[in-house]
Amino acid sequence: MQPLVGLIMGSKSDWPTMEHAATMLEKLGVAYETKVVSAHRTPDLLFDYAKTASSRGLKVIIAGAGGAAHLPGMVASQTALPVLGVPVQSKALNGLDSLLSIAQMPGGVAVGTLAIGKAGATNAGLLAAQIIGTFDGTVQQAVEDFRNTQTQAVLDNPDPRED
Ligand code: RP5
Repeated sequence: MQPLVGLIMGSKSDWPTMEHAATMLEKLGVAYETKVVSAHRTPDLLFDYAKTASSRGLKVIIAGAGGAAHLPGMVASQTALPVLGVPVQSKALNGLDSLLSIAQMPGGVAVGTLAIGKAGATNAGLLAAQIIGTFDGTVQQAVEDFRNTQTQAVLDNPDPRED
């Protein structure tokens, strides 16, 4: 299947966080590709990836990075595709550095910034599916089913003392 989402990250060490985006995309039936693209260690690859993403058929890019997290913003500077940034929880500053690096973009170049860590990666996958769902009815239905199941699970088990 033609990948519609590009799931990139600055390092293999980001995968334990970013795999939660992959899990959500798989759950919702969205085809994706994934690879390590580092803003600092492979800048030429970053530019090539971002510049060719749209012509290769991608519709959304999810970019995760930690620390001096320049990957999402630099990708966004080289493509008109929507870029979703996931701040990976860093060891030194618990991801606050990553969050601010990704969120504080100058006006005119947009990155949609998610929460730090697992929740952010999960929601990046969900939000990417919601974007794909605007033109793919099957994916939109999968998103609605997921949300309804989640709601029903809470309603069916409201006692906080029970698992
Ligand atoms: C960033 O530096 C990566 O996104 C990663 O979160 C962080 C540390 O990378 P490694 O030193 O673990 O490869 O570029």
